[in-house]
Amino acid sequence: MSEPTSDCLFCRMVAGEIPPDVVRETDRTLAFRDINPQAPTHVLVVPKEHHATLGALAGADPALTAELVAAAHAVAVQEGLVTAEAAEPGYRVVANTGPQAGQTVHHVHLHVLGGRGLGWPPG
Ligand code: D5M
Repeated sequence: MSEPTSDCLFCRMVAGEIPPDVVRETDRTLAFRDINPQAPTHVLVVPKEHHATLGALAGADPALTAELVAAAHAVAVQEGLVTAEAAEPGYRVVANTGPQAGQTVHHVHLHVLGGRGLGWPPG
């Protein structure tokens, strides 16, 4: 499913109906600050096309999946979480998928988290 849906929060943000706090944009991706940040830097990276989950996106468009991951890394560099030369201090990328993982918005998104020490295992 790649058509925007009127009841999808992130489709509405991509369309500008609900203005996101944009960090970075490409032709096919949008990155914006999470409304409920869990770290000093907490950015969501979404494909502009609607795909419900990471698996749905990967099945439909592997190139866009790779672009989404590259966009998450570019956000981390832009936010100063790593440099071009070194993966320091560091960041985490999370894709909550399905109810047991706590996915609440059914438009695939990568969380980019950093700016503090991140515990492992996650909750
Ligand atoms: O993550 C969904 C994330 O979406 C969650 O961290 C809050 C965030 N969110 C919800 N509404 C907004 C708006 N309006 N702007 C920015 N961020 C938002 P999940 O992995 O699905 O639990």
